[in-house]
Amino acid sequence: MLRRKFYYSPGALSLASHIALIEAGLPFEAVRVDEHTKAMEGGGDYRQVHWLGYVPALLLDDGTLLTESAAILQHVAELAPWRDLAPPAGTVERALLQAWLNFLSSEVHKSGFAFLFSPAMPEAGKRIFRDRLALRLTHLDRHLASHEHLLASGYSVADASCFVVTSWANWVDVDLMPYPSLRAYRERIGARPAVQAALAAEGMVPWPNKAP
Ligand SMILES: N[C@@H](CCC(=O)N[C@@H](CS)C(=O)NCC(=O)O)C(=O)O
Repeated sequence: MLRRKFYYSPGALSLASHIALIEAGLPFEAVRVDEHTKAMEGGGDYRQVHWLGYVPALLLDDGTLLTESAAILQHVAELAPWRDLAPPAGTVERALLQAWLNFLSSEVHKSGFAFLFSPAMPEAGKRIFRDRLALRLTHLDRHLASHEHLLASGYSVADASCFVVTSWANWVDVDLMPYPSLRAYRERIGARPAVQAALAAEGMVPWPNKAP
């Protein structure tokens, strides 16, 4: 039987899956990938594992390579249903989980933070993404003003994802001061033992003061 292998880069989106794997209490081997060179710790080029070269990816026991954060997070939650990391499939609450994961991936990550990291993106272009991001962070802040977690049912893998993507604000000079409920929520999620353990495992302590 293959051993479950988890591919990550410190502080990247993969940190959410890392948190989920620890919350789930599942055994796995973590393989660090250099986000820029694609070199894997222990040797080899990550593009031989996932040709698109991005993280996270999870090699399952049956040899399937599962990619895309939203899919990995939900699968990990389902491998340990007793940990309540995702509402049961087929429920409205589960659809809401998928809505949050999609929002975080497509609205906050890919059409928000991602371009702010790009040295090739001109400042005028970055301003467009900063404005878009401000709206989306306002949406999160308003929701969290009356909710302890993204889902009314409690902590879920969406919170791990939200914690990670909003952490990038610190690295690309996005001010979170206008979002007090989001900041208080980030403190709550960041204090979870699994979050602290994943950060330590990725060498990201102190967090989020250190860019990778
Ligand atoms: N659609 C992917 C995106 C993952 C992604 O963009 N990962 C970034 C780190 S935050 C990465 O590895 N970037 C390096 C690259 O694209 O070469 C997902 O949701 O998992």
